[in-house]
Amino acid sequence: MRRKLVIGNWKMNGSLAANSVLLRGIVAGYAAQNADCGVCAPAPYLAQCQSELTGTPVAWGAQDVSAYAAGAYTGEVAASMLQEFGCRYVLCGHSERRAYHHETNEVVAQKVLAALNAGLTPVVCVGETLEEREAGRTNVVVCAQLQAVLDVLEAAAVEKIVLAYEPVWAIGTGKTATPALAQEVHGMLRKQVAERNPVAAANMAILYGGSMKPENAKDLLAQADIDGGLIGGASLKVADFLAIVHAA
Ligand code: 3PY
Repeated sequence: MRRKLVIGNWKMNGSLAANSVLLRGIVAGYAAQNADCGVCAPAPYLAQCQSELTGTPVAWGAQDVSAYAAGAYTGEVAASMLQEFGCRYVLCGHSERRAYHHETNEVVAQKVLAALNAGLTPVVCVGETLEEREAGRTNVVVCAQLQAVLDVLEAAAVEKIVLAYEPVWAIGTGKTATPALAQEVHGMLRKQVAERNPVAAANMAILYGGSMKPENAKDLLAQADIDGGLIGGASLKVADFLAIVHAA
């Protein structure tokens, strides 16, 4: 039985004061038996996460990483730097990075490699736009996004990644994929991973993201191939985030 995992993606939100209330609230209220949890904070707040969360059951991570190890890449943050701040996770290829920062499947794959080289767990995000779904291209799009990552990894390294299926049309829109629809894509992704490494596929956490909230978390998390959530807006409120973690 795979253990559930719920990760908050704060996006570009927060302040030292607000984060402190949020992190302390999560730590104080976390009582999950079946789920691990973590938060992915903006880079400047990783030191705060490290100081508030070290020694607690709540992990932390970043929302992006450079594909490069070091050098003249102004504004970029290297995986080794995230590792120094105690990060366990790093999101790779979130749809907002793909859309607004033009990250291609190949760039995302290089970021995944950089994360793994620094001992981080990449949370590889895939998902289709509304246009792609309506054109019947969901499977082609998400499989290509995943395949680009599988192609650069040794088979054994596939065991070290987490996947997140986030339909772009469900992000920040309040629309959520139905549990059946999400399950269909999750099942397909797991089969694709199994073709490369069956053990990795059986053990891999595949998270659902896209307007997951307390009201819909239980039904989504009850699906056979949905192993947790990548939570946007609801991760900024202690009660909502914990309700999702505890529904897992
Ligand atoms: C959302 O649910 O809005 C997300 O993008 C989570 O990453």
